[in-house]
Amino acid sequence: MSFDQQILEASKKHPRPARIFAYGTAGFRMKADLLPSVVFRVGLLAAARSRKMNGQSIGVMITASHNPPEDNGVKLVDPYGDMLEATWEPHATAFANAKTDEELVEEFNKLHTSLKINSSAPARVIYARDTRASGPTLVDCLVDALTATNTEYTDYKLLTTPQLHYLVRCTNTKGTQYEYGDVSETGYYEKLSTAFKQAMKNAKSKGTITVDCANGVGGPKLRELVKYLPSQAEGGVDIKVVNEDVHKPDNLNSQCGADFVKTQQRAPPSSKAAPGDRCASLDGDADRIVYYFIDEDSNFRLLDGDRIATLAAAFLGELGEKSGLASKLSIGVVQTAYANGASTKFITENLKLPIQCTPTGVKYLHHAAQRFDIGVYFEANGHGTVLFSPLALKTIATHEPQSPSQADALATLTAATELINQTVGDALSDLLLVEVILAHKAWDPANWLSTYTDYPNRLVRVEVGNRNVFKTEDAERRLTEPKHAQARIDELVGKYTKGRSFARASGTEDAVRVYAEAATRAEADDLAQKVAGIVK
Ligand code: 16G
Ligand code: ZN
Repeated sequence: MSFDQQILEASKKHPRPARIFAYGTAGFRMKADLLPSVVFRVGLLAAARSRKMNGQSIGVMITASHNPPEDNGVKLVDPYGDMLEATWEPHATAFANAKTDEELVEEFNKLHTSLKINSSAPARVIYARDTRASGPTLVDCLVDALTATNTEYTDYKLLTTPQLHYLVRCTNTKGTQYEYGDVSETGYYEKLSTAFKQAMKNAKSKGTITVDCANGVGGPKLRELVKYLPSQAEGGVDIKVVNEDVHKPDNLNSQCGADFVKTQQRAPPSSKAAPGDRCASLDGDADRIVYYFIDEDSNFRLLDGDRIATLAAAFLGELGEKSGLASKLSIGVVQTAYANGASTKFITENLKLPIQCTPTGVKYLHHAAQRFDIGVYFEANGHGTVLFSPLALKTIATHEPQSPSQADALATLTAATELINQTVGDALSDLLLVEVILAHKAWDPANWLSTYTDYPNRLVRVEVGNRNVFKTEDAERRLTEPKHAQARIDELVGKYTKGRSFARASGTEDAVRVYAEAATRAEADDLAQKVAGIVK
């Protein structure tokens, strides 16, 4: 069957702006007015991908995460709820860059021929969007592509990115032995709340957690989730939702949210938190979370993705021991070069767990985490989750506890496997996980922070003529090009106590990022500036 005519007609409605597009670490992301043709073409690719995958549903998420309100973006979700397989990214780029409607049809057909895709096979897509004003228009572009390719589709309207990932996995595993949950937004809340209640059985939460939702889709979704959760008095947790105004689009990610807190190293100016109050911030599509509090000396103290990783790895390790499973389950942690050296040292020396370092970008961390029985991965910016291998799940499910305390630990571990989103980093799921762990340990955020002391560090953004000349190796920790740059960085780093520094081209902005650590704040700043001088 040929869709040539239908695609040609529909494509005419979505002319391509003169610009080069690239499917990057977070799909396509840019000013929303440049996106109609891109979203239309991504819709064509989603249809092809679904046909290639025997009619399994592919997810399309329209969001620009922590970017400003005028931006938007689009990314694809593969049948099992993970990100689009990397070998398909160039196809997305090729579709987006086809110069004319005719060329686009040609690309579409070329892909079907080269990958032997049967265009008469069924195609299914499910999609959702965040709260941006441009969302509905972009959804129309997507629907035009799905209609032109005779694709069945379901519109889930407003969702967090991880909720869509959840739904993709549920849709495609329904009725199989790998069933993941009920195929509905309610099913998501029910799955999380049931697991949360189970995980809280032997623990007691203290105080209130205040959650800044970046004025994004996380706000209404967290409010909904809270309806399913017991309060602290009922054995659950008290959650206070702030920055949840999704009606004034300009407020999105403005002076609040996980990215603001992490990059500015301060609480949102609107925060009314008193010293010691437990706070968290989500990003605009609720796939990142960071914690923080103000200490007794009024200093802002951040508990970022590295801290969540160490907390989760330590807790799961303890549960493994207490339930008698330690020898049967290997736990590993996956980080990027941005992870603070003190967290790496703590994981290796105190937790005695293996670490793998990967390049920046969720897809790399996710794949690396799949190699462990229990793989904990978090980027310092707060995106992450814990993956349990099929074997780990089976081992946990079939384990016979030898004592009541083993049984308790096993029940909590089992609940954790249900509570943690297995498809992608999920701020709502991670929030509940951290709350469960803090409750079990009877810790406040200061106790959590005291497990180790971060090395002073500094991140700088360097504007360069052409960032594409920067090539790296060793999980982005070393530059191979430009020539001699790494040797100069090494020489500099050697002059600082506990010095560490690397430079890499950003995947999302036209710039190079330089990260530096050293024994003191002043030395870290100095080292970062000097390395920036080398790459400039
Ligand atoms: C993207 C990545 C994020 C990464 C960031 C780095 C995904 C879904 N998102 O947002 O993981 O931390 O890029 O940005 O992979 P940079 O390349 O500009 O430093
Ligand atoms: Zn995000």
